[in-house]
Amino acid sequence: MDAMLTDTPNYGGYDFAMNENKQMVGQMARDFAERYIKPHVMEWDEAQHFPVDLFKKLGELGMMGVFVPEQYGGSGFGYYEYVTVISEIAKVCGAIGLSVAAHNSLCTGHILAFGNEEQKHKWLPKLATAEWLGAWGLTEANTGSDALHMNTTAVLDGDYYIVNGSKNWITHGKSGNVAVVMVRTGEKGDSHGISALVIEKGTPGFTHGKKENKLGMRASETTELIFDNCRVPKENLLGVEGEGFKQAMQVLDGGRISIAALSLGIAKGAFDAAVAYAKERHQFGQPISNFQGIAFKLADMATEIEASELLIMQAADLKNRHLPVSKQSAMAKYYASETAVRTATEAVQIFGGYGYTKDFPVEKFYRDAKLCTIGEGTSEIQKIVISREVLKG
Ligand code: COS
Repeated sequence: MDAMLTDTPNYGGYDFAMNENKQMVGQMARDFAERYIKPHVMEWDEAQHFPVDLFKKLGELGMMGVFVPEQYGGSGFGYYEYVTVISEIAKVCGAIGLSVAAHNSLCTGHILAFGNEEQKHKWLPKLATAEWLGAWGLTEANTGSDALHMNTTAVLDGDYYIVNGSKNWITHGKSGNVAVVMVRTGEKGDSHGISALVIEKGTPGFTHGKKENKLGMRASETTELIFDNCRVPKENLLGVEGEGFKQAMQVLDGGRISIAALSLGIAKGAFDAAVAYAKERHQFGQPISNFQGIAFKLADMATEIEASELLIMQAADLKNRHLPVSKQSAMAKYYASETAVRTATEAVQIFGGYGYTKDFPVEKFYRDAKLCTIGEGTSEIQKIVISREVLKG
């Protein structure tokens, strides 16, 4: 246990990494993951089974509304607790961590940040308790990184917006009860021509498309959303018409911290497995951890994981203090996700042939990690955000 990063108490004086709530929710998430997730990880992965009921249990424990204030039925915590929940779950299963992250920071987070009182009272209590699962739609088949040029339109007709188009790669696109969807209410490519609408499941003209068959994150449901003359009450507009793109970018500033936390959990899971195996596996008459070729890999992995955690805590700290966070969240997401891929790759290497089988956990960390360098903005998009900030002014 001594080499595990799981319980690292603090980081060279950065005591922002610790607080009582963080420890308490960390323990709760760890216990939950061990008891309710771990026994089923490979079964859900292989069957691409999305365990809806599990999220109800997470909701009962407050992990589906981590930063929703108590007045709307949430836990009322901040980002330290939030990233702790995500990373603890991801240490056991990245896919479940991804779903918890998407629900908390995208759909729920968008309504919390930009909804009016009536909207918050209407949707947040259901989302925070996971009575309802949330989805969030920005990306389309032809507009991934170039989100601004989306094609889905919403035209006001009396008291309703008529929505036409589709959204791709949507977490909880089928099982979600409500989605926040970015739609074009103005000219294509106009940053003030996009609006955010809350669209409930069952709204006429709103259906889901095929479920994606993915490399990793297989227990997290990903589908298309389809809108065919879908009539959305105009009171479901979040904030002001035309502000949807900026809202989405701000939501992603927070969401990227959670993907960084997801990456951290995956990296820690792969690292812990690799350390244990390196100590136990004997070759040439001694544990393979005695060989510098293996020990130095572990040193690189540990260093990058702790650096990721520091970047994540820095971004979480800024978010908790409502300070600008675009650059720091992009850095945390970029570095932590690339670290997760590198760590999981090296973990498979340390396990050798066994690591290439589904009998050991590292092949799943390896598959799950890759999504983290793509979802909520690719590594290349993060570098655009970081370099623009660096070159500003
Ligand atoms: N917070 C608030 N406003 C922001 C913002 C942020 N983080 N980022 C951009 N904006 C604003 C800009 O200030 C600009 O406003 P004005 O037009 O009023 O000046 C507007 O949004 C457009 O920004 P920009 O000109 O930078 O748009 P680009 O088309 O160049 O796109 C990137 C910027 C590439 C950063 C953006 O499209 C992006 O993040 N793409 C990736 C999308 C993504 O992550 N998708 C994955 C979703 S998976 S859930």
